[in-house]
Amino acid sequence: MIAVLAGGVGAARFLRGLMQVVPTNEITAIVNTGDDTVLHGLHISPDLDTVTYTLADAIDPERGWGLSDESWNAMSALNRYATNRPTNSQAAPTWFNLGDKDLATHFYRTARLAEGASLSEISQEIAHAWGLDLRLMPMSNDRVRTMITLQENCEAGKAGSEISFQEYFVKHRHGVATSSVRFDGADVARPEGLDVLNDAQSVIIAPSNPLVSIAPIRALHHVDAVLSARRNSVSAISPIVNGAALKGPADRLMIELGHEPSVVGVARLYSPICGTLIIDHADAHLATAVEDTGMRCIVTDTIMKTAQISAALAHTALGATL
Ligand code: FO1
Repeated sequence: MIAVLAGGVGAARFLRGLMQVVPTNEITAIVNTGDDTVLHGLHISPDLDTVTYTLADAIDPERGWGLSDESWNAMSALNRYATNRPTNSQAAPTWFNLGDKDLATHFYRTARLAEGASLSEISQEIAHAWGLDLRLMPMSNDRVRTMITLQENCEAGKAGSEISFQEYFVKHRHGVATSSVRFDGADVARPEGLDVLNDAQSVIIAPSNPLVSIAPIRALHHVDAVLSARRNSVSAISPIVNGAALKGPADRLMIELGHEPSVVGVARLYSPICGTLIIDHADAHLATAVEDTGMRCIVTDTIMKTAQISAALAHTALGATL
C-alpha cells in the first residue's frame, strides 16, 4: 500500500498521476484538515473535497477547487441578508464562495457529523459516492485549525492577532504578512493513519505547501517519529519550483516564516523525515545543495501539465522509495 500526505490542489494532481501507475485500492491519501472551517453552520473540508472532486474528474479546472459547471444562486441570495444583518452579526458571510452543487457535500458532511459519524467514515462515504476506491482519510477526526498570526497592522487586523486559514487565504487573498502559523488542537488531536504510515510500502509527500498543508499533519503526535524511522522509504516532491510556488502562497510564507524559498529550503524542512526530494529541472543547479541537507535528490519534470507528466512523476516518486 502507498500512503500519500496530501494538501489540496497540487496533491490532487499528483494523486491523479499515481492512480495511473498503481491500482487505486492500493493508495491511501492522508489529507490535511487544518483548512477546515464552519460557515453557515456547515462543516467544510476544502482539501478533502479538492482531492475528491479532482480524482472524480468533477473539479473546476480554472479554480482548482469546487465543482465544474457550478451555479451560485444560494450565495447571491445571501446578499439580501448580508446587506441587512446587524453590524455585529457574522451571519450570511459571502466572502467564501460555496457553489450550489458543492453545498450538497457540506450538507451531507454536517448532517453525518451530527449523527455521530467520524470525519474518516464520512470522507470514505463521500469518496465512494463519487466512485472513488482509493482510501481517503482526514489527518485526524479531531478538530485542528491552522491559525495565521499577522505580522503587522493590516486590513485583516492588528499585528500579533490571529486569523483562521480561510480568512487568510480567501478573505484576504493571502495578501497579508504572517509572523507565525499555529495548528490549534494538534497537540491533543489523535492522528489518523499512523498504522498506515508504519505499514505502507512507500510514503510520498505530495507537492503541497510544506508550512500550512503538510506541517499540520506532521504536527500530530508521533507522525514525524514514524516518518523519520522509515525516512529512506519516504520521498517528497518539492512544491517550490525556481524559487516560487506553482499555486498559492508557499514561497511568501517560507520567507515570512524564516525559510529559504527554494528547493533547499524545502529540503531543510523535510530532511528529518524524508530520504529523497524530487525537484524540477529548473532547480537542477541546486541538486548538490539539496544533497548537502542529507537527502537524495532526483531532478525531473515536476510541473504536472499533462496526465503523462503526472504519471511519470508518480513513478519517479515511487521508485525513490524502494
Ligand atoms: N478558494 C478561494 O480562493 N476562494 C473561495 O471562495 C474558495 C471557496 C471554497 C469553497 C469550498 C472549497 O472546498 C474550497 C474553497 N476555496 C476557495 C479553496 C480553499 O480556500 C482551500 O483551502 C485552498 O484551496 C487551499 O487549500
